[in-house]
Amino acid sequence: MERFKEIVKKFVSGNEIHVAPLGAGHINDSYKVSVDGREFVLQKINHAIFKNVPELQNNILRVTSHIRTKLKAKGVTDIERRALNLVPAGDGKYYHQDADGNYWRMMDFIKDSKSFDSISPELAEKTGEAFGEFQSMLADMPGGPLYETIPDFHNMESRLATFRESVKTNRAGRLSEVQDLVDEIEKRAAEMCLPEKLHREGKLPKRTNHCDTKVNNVLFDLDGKEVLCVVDLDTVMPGYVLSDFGDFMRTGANNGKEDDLDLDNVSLNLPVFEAYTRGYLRTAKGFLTDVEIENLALGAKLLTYMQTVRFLTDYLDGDTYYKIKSPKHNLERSLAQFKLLQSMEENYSLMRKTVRELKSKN
Ligand code: GN1
Ligand code: MG
Repeated sequence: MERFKEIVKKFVSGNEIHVAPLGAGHINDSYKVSVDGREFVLQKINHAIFKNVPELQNNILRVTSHIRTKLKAKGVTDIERRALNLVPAGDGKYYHQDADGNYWRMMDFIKDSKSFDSISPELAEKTGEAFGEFQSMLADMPGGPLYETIPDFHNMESRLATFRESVKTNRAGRLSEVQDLVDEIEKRAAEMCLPEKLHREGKLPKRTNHCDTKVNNVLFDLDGKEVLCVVDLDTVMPGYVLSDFGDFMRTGANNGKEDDLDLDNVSLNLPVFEAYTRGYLRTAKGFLTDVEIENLALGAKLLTYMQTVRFLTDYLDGDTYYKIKSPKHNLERSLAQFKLLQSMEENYSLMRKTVRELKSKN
């Protein structure tokens, strides 16, 4: 803990410093810190994944400043609970690099807030509104597109190219074990690259996306009724709105777990799908094009497919990207995502119909 206290002091000075682990992300390490009673979140940034930390932090600064400006213009009073606030280090930078080369950042802890790890239709609707509102607030952010913190993050063509490389290299010798799943992935490749094609044809725009739209990335007030703000802004970058929509469905509209061992648990939760769509369209419909709305349901399949591919790629590579809890964890995750994809395929016409109906109702 002494080590952490030294890091904290690069950002704020104080006498009484406490540090405790916080949350369970797959990528960064987070800690809750209190300095003489004032609370913060300290994070060690995974810079093997986020390779350009100054640009990463600059994105977050731009996004949070713009959101604050918007909230002020709307007359919102408790802005410190409605937007993340990065704390600068003593040298004015919004990160600190320690002697071992690790990058750290600090932000204010949002008081009297909570996040949810499980879902209900009611919660999904509020979360949909929150992510729609988030995209809508960022639609007119000045200064041009954000830096791509992870290049081609949600680009299916490039994810498939990486996957095919991993299949070819077969670095961990695991290919024969997963050949069936590899074949299933290849069968769907063309359909899943459609958004990239639409973009090239000028039919599908890139906007500022969150790119990690899990329910637990939305903070609520303590009684869970009102959304306070959207957090985890590392991957906010240009992308298609169907990606953000789809990543919520992948994570939230699943009756099972992301890594469920019992595949019978895994299926699309239709009431959650419908509720999120209703909330999302309420706040986002005003700026979305018809092509974007028509492709939302495809986004749900696409992000689930993409995650199947990403987990399997990591399994083939010998588990170099995601933190794993057991030797086959990445394979188990990939199989569970694939099961969810199959359930979405079975329900696809219903999903499309739901989007269409809610679009005209809203
Ligand atoms: C990672 O760490 P977490 O849960 O916020 C990943 C997402 C994946 C997710 C899979 C930067 O997010 O893209 O969808 O795991 N983030 C990065 O659960 O790769
Ligand atoms: Mg994240």
